[in-house]
Amino acid sequence: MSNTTTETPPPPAGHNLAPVAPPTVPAPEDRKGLTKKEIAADHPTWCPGCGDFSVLALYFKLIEKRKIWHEKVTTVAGIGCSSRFPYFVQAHGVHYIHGRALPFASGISLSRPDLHVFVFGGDGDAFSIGGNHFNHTARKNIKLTYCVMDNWVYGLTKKQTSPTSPLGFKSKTDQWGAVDYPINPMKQAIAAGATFVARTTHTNPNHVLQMMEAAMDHDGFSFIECLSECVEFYEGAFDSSNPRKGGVFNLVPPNHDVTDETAAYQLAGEDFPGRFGIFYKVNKPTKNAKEAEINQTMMDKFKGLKDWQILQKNFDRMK
Ligand SMILES: Cc1ncc(C[n+]2csc(CCOP(=O)(O)OP(=O)(O)O)c2C)c(N)n1
Ligand code: SF4
Ligand SMILES: [Mg+2]
Repeated sequence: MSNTTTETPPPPAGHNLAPVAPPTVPAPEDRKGLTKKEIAADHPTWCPGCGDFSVLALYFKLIEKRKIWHEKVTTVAGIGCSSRFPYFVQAHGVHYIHGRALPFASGISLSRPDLHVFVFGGDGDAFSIGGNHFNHTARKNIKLTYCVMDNWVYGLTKKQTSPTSPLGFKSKTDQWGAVDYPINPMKQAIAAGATFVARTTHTNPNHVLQMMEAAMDHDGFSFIECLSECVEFYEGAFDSSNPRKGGVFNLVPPNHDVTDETAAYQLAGEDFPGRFGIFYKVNKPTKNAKEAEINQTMMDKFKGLKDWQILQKNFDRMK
């Protein structure tokens, strides 16, 4: 074992106690990845058979495989069945305001460059109440991963039409069938400026894990649309994408150029079940990098000054 901490502190003055050796902390390369048992919290309250279980299981796998330690796991969500996600992860996480997971996560990402922030949520949380935040987080290219568990319905509130519900879908808000044209999350992500845009489905675990890993490795805003069936209010919605239900799971063609925005947009326009994989991926400076540069320049400029002196300088400039 390399680089272990074994230094023993001196006993407190005036006490005659034998020194107690502090626990040894293994070096990062010697630490074992957290197991599901160590990272799984409360029993998930989702309905039996809900697609969200599989996304959670693969997040645990990712944490284990990529050796993300407890103190580095950062899971943020809004409101909805899917957004209950952080409750089920025994580590740092936030179940935040409906539609506002992304601004909260952006703050964490910008202030803690040592973490990779994962945001989970549903189609309603992402594209209805949180629609504006989705666009702005994408265009700012903030380094985080946003995995939308798209079930084409509001599950938590028991079957209302969502922005991704197809035309004709009968729900409590559209008893005669949905009449509003659904949004296309992939097209929206590309158009908004997301620098990583991928699509997967809960029925293909290996693929979900692959997309999560690729998203985590991307230096920028990474968006994953993960189809996740709501067995209670939209059973069978994604059968045509599931070979076990007679459907087809078609990958992005191997010759697809992920840096070609127009080609990505065309893939996103294919009829359901469409393609699965990375549609778009480009490297652009992140807001994180740009802000860090400004901070460094300012710190160099004001080096040696006390806080009140920096404030005074600002006030003087405003005179
Ligand atoms: C400000 C506000 N408006 C509305 C609601 C009610 N509400 C809770 S979850 C939800 C929609 C959730 O749908 P989705 O994001 O698709 O998640 P799912 O439950 O399908 O996973 C709504 C409308 C709320 N909690 N707060
Ligand atoms: S209502 Fe639907 S989305 Fe919510 S837990 Fe049940 S199956 Fe999953
Ligand atoms: Mg939903």
